Amino acid sequence: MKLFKNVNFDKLKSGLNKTRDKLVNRITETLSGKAQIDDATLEEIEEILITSDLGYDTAIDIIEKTRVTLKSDKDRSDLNVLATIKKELELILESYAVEQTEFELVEKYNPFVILIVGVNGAGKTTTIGKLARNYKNAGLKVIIGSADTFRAAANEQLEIWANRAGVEIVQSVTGNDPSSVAFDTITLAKEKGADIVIIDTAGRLHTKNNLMNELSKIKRVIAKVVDYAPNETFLVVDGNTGQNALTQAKEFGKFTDITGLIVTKLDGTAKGGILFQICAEKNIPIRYIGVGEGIDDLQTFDPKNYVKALFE
Ligand SMILES: Nc1nc2c(ncn2[C@@H]2O[C@H](COP(=O)(O)OP(=O)(O)OP(=O)(O)O)[C@@H](O)[C@H]2O)c(=O)[nH]1
Ligand SMILES: [Mg+2]
Repeated sequence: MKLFKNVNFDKLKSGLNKTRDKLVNRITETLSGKAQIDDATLEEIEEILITSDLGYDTAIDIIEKTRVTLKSDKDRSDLNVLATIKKELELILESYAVEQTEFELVEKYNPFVILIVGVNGAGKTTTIGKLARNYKNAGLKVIIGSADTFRAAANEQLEIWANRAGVEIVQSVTGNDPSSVAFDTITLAKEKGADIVIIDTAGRLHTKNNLMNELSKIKRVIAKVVDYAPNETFLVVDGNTGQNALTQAKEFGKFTDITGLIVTKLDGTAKGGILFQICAEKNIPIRYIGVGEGIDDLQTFDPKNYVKALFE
């Protein structure tokens, strides 16, 4: 059973316009008007895949599998080639889709604790607002904590989101230790019998060791209130950064166990192909995707719908 499933296909489709242009429409153009799909055409498509952020290995793999499929298939029409590529893309995403087990976990752990981390401006605070809304709509009692004590406006920004989502917030004071806010938030959540705690953190560059160590400290302190926490540590990455999202995942992973990725701003980028590369690496599962700035613009990552939205 899933905790919440928010998939708005039309929104996803329009959000992926730029990626569709860059990835699928170029493939369609390459195929169209070709009486026979030969090796040269497949190489052109391979090039499109590589330059659409799917990564070299993934692109080669897809084309190789397409070639094999087409060999045993009499139908070498452009439509069949396109359908074959679509199927391969789907398989890549599905091969690493995780069963969402949050719901059972939320019943088991009180409170269920989610830590949100990422580089500056990735969309952490916005995503927390959206997550809070979804969890609240699922009937859960949510408390969010502002452990971004670095930026003066951070607290205010999270408060606005808390109000929009209709959930309680534990505020921070600029300059305070972020771990203490995290501590207070979970303590309050225990007292109030909240189901879910979401902790916001300051944006940090994975190259800055002191800031990365601060994350480890937040984790240690959280575990003092409830020893199993955090249940999830979501890394928020900006879809616009393409390849860099993978680097961030690797670097953050050195300091803290990342249990899931949230890829934001897919509505503003042509680099949505990066999701295929992320899934192909089978390193960290993508859990949610951001397709807009509104509170309802966080969607459950659904492989089939993602590919369908790209191809429609
Ligand atoms: N278009 C679009 N914009 C988004 C999305 N998610 C976040 N944003 C925008 O990205 C900008 C940065 O978002 P924040 O939530 O403040 O990012 P942050 O990671 O908390 O930033 P810091 O706390 O400064 O590190 C804001 O203008 C958001 O509206 C999305 O899915 N789509
Ligand atoms: Mg923030």
